[in-house]
Amino acid sequence: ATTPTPADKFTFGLWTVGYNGADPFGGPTRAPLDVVHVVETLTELGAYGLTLHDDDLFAFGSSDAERRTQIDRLIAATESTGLEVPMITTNLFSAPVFKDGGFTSNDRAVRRFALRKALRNLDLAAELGAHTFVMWGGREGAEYDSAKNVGAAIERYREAVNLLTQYVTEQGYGIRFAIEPKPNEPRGDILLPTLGHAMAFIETLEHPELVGLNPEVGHEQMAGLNFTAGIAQALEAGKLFHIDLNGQRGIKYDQDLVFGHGDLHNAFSLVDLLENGGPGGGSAYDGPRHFDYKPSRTEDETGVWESAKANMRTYLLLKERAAAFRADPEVQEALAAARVAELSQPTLGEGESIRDLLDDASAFEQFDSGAYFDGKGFGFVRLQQLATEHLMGAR
Ligand code: 3MF
Ligand code: MG
Ligand code: MG
Ligand code: MG
Repeated sequence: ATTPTPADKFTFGLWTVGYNGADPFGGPTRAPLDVVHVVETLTELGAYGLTLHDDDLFAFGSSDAERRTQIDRLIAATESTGLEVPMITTNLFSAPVFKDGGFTSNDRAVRRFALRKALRNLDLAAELGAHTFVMWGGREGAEYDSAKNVGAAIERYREAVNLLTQYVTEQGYGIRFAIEPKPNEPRGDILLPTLGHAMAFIETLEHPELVGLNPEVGHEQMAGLNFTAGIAQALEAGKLFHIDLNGQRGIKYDQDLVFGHGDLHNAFSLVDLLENGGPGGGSAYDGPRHFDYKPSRTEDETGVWESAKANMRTYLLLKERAAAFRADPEVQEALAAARVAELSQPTLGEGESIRDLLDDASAFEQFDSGAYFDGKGFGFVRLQQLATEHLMGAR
């Protein structure tokens, strides 16, 4: 069960395995990988799909003919292997023209160009059969408070997303949008920095039903947030349209490590949530398990594919561990003692009104809050230790 198959729905960005090792301090350490080779190798490894930015497939500024050649090569490779392209996204961050953003650049001509690039890429998404269109606003932000009217930037962001949802509706494309929050990097501060900011923004759109989230493990952790908890809220709101899995070690630059090579406890609870609905059961996620990681600069091509395999293997091992955790009678007992399921019970009884609650003396006047909790604990630590031991393979 730790050998990946397409049924596991593992997908990889072309820019992930294709990362050449360049960073702000040094150039590439690996040769570029051709898209056909990537499609074939991911298929051999048991992946379900490939995702991409427009510019991963054909360089920014390509002629129409060059662009078409690359698209046709990708389509031929996916047809012969059966690999899917379930998500695509637009690069509105690499080209110098986007240095102050795409949809929210202070320069209106840049914003119009960014919209055209995204609209053209929506046509490509439809052609490739992608159902999710991710929007990571990497350059939508600022370094200086004096230089950006954040309110106006949010209005322009809304204008752009409204226009894109209008376009897919008119065209009859079965495409939904997923906003990917990130607190900073490459901008000093990025708009919609966390999943919570993005969820509030989505509710102000013309078509909120067409827009959800693509949260990334490392991005929320860069803001010091608990990724699993954020994903649970996104799931509860019906907004988890896609997910970027990777690893991050604390509040620092975006590391994009292999999934599980950062906060392993949080990776365990995340897989338990995605696969089993977490501590309370409930809605599990059925979309792609998408890895957005970077094979380290130290690796050669063998290391690239080893790291791709490591993402999938870690996920499947955590899935096994989470199932064992749930099946353990001692865990069941600890969950019951911790009253985890009781939280799913509404606080007022069926048909009970505020008046009934006010009239219920046992809830307040006779409730001895001191004596009630005196000397009684919840046993959460014991439960977490059981989780830890399952995670370690000790049980
Ligand atoms: C950057 C990212 C991006 C997004 C991508 C959309 C280049 O930190 O995470 O990867 O994931 O643009 O999928
Ligand atoms: Mg990232
Ligand atoms: Mg990242
Ligand atoms: Mg990402």
